Amino acid sequence: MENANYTALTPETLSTRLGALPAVTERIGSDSSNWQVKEVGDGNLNLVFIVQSEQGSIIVKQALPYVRLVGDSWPLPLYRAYFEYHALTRQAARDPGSVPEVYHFDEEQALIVMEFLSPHVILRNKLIAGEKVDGLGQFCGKHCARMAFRGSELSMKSADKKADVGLFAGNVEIPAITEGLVFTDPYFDAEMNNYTPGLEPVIKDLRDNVELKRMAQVMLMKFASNTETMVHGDLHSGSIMATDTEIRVIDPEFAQYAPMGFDIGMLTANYLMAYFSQPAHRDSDLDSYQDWILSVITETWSSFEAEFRHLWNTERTGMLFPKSLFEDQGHSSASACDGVLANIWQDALRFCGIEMHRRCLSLAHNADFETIEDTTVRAPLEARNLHMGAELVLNTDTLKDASALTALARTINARNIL
Ligand code: SR1
Ligand code: MG
Repeated sequence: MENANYTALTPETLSTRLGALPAVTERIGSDSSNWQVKEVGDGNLNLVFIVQSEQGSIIVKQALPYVRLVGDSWPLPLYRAYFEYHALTRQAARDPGSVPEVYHFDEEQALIVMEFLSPHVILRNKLIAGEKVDGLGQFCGKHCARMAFRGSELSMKSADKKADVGLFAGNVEIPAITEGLVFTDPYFDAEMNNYTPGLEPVIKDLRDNVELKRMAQVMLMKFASNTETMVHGDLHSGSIMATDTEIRVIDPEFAQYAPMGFDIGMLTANYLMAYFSQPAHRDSDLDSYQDWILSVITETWSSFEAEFRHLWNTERTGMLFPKSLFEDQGHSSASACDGVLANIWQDALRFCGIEMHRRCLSLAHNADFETIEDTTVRAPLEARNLHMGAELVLNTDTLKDASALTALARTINARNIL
């Protein structure tokens, strides 16, 4: 990939630079003097522009050659836009309607022109504001199951899947962010770490726990070497946009082939962080809103399992668990499916616990906690979150299903740790 002529867009230059693109003019017209351009990127990495005219609106997302959150002292390859583009096309094929439509991709300029989702807002903001989204659990569970199943050799031809693993293996520096920030940095005094004052004793306990650190590295080994399916790679509540009834997944630039439990584990972690942070965000409807978040977790998992079983029975055309070994010989493959789901559940719980740790201990925290300005309020809530994370990594075997998971969350939510 060659980016010799790359130049970052600005609101002032965007109309001149993209004004002749049919993919753009078809949607917002060719009179760029009527366009309104706003840079709205609030993530950690990229430029994001909303471009609007009377005729319509589009999003232009462009990678920067460095980590926006940190600055140009941390260079980051522009090629992540290439992987985001390829991930978006696969997501659209594997779960139609779940992601924004791509209108145009420019590899050299590392930019994607895509559908502007409106009136959707970032799910994390809705969770902080105490807003509900109908069907959230059903959508997310089904989406994760479709992505897990249809990107694996349960479904894909082996040659196609292996070619895809090869393609995404070129995405090196982006997974490296996850490998460091998620799996390793929380468990030692890494340079870019930060944490809320008051958490010191809890952090010391985590770092003194050799079994916890061993398990985090076991999960890193799985993440880095197990290519079961194409994962989004960064599926948190900031990577989901929603109205009160409609949901889409965005931002798959961290896509890679990885364990099937990774995305649903990360997502569950972000629901749990929304749950544990709620006491600082509301009073009167606290219990009912926390109950709703836990119900979303339960529905996400039941919908995941139902969809996965459905695809197992109707789309199992890959080399794994072939019908020739089961149904064609008059044998049920239901217990084999149960076993695959049990492995996904266990992996997901451990990925979940580790993600709950990193968002309070390393770089790039969650707004769920970060928006709690009073650190004497924030620290005890984060302490519950850190304890829950450790339980999920260490006592995975005791948690048989989502109701055990949500019961544990309720127990820890009632603990006074600091
Ligand atoms: C340096 S990037 C930090 C985080 O931002 C992204 O959204 C990912 O979550 C990454 O871990
Ligand atoms: Mg992102």
